[in-house]
Amino acid sequence: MKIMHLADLHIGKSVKDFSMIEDQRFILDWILVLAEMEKVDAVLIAGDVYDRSIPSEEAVGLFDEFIYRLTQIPVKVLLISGNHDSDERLNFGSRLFVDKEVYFCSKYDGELYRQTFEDEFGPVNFYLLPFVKASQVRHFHPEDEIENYDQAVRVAIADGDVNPDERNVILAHQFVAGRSGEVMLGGSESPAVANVGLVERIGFDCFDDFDYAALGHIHKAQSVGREEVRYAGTPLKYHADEAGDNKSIPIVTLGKKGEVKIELKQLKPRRDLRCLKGTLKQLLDPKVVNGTDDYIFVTLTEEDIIPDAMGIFRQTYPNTMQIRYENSHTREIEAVDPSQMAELRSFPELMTDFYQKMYGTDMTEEEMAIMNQVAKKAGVIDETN
Ligand SMILES: [Mn+2]
Repeated sequence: MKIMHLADLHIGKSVKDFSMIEDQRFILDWILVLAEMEKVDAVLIAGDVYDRSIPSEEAVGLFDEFIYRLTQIPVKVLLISGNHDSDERLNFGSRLFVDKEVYFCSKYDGELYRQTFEDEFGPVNFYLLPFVKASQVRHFHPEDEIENYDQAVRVAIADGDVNPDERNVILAHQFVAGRSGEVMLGGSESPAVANVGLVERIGFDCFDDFDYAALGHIHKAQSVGREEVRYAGTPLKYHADEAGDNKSIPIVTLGKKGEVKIELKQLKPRRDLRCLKGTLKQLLDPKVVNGTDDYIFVTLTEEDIIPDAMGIFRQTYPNTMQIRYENSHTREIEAVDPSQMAELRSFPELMTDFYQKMYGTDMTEEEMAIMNQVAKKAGVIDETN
């Protein structure tokens, strides 16, 4: 059985105010061609279908078209929700889709969703575990000790009675840590992912009973712990830090039990995303200008701000996304000791900033009151404050 592993499509995403929808349409077309050429039996989508829980009309339209065309090839589709998706909205119509061999599991209901297909070597069990928080699993399994995500995922999997003698594949959308404990982030994950705490990390050995674990959540393609526990990564570069990445799609062939072959198919985007660094004159020298349609992040090394540098750049590179400077002034700012900056600011100011950075919204008064209480107890701020 041959399967294609996709994840973190983030349909409807914008990068620096540039809508990615046409780039996404292009890459999904490419993926459809690849699925047909490779004669895959199933396409797995490991969460973060959409970029937000209420996706735009054009995002929903594009995904609807993609799923429809997959069924026309025809291939089976298996899908879970990610942390960016609304589990309830993504669940719409899922029971009806089963007739077309489209299997959505976007809501964890206390049981591990399983769908079994047969090939010449026997059954292949696909387990679909949507993005879950520890509290969600605890809700359905109050008898088990669940204090972190690792325990939650282990309980959810144990509940599925996975037969290790058969061939098993799981789709999951979690922060999975490898042997050394670290995975490499792409850059376009939300800041909350970049700062994920120990509570949210799960060990790759959670997936020991699976011949392949199709993961979503981390945007840089990589295996974790072993070859067959793998993040597909985003199909497109969504961040300047991903400029050097090679975006690819794993095509996994399951032979008889124990035989797993993984091939990475490189993706070619409609427009590349690149970083340029140098002076305006160097970067816009006709001898070096190329790929003018690409998305460009510019770092200028001039000492002085150039008026309307964006306008100048966009005459050559119309899709310039950002211009920043790196010179003696910026280095001076970087040299400032952040601990000194913190000393000049009050605890509520620091907390408000931190919260805004992590979650993109303001703290409520209630949350602030809790933080104040905790900080007082911890002796970070004065009892009399
Ligand atoms: Mn994602």
